Amino acid sequence: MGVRRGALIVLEGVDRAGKTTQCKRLVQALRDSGKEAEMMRFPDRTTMIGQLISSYLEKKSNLEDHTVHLLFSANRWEQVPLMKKKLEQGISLVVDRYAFSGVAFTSAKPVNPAEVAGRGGFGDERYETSVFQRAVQQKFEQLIKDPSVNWKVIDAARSIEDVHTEIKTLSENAINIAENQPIGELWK
Ligand code: ADP
Ligand code: FDM
Repeated sequence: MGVRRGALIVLEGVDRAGKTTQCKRLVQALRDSGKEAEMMRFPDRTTMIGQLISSYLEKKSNLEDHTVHLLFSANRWEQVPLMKKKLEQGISLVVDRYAFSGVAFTSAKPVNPAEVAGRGGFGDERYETSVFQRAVQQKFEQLIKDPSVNWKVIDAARSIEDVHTEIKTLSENAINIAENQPIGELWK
């Protein structure tokens, strides 16, 4: 019998929803139960493309909107061969943001750019304003209506432990289902 492939588990949501906290907890819990799991995050700021993105997010450089969108996309594609290899080896990938952030953040940009500009009090990076995050939230709500993607909506306004318990159960189910399915591609 061949190696059973891993699952691609993506946590999406607005800034500070708890994605990073939950990704770490999930990887640990999966490993504790004897499953192979690794965490990844996007943007991956360690690559050359990732450094261009990081500089843009830190407002150290400006990039035209389409250009930065394609850099985020390229930053995912450059990891795809490695991701496929790991999935084929039976390693489940727990990913902190993926292509859904790409769609949600870029498409949220035409929403009230004047209102968003200059609002502080959230974080220092580009996009870290409550008005912009609300627009992103609305875009995520549209994206989850796509039945071709196996979305699960998690109420993140509970304790870290409660959220973790739900994500762990859903992930274990997803891993069991993925084992018997070929590796597909998103939005194809
Ligand atoms: P994200 O990766 O979505 O931006 P983080 O995991 O970095 O979010 O969490 C942002 C902050 O909120 C951190 O200080 C984290 O400890 C805290 N946090 C995460 N989940 C919860 C939760 N369920 N309840 C209260 N605080 C949380
Ligand atoms: N982001 C992230 C995008 O705009 N497009 C993308 O494709 C991805 C993956 O970059 F504001 C945004 C989302 C967020 C920022 O911040 C990255 P974190 O704190 O590293 O997640």
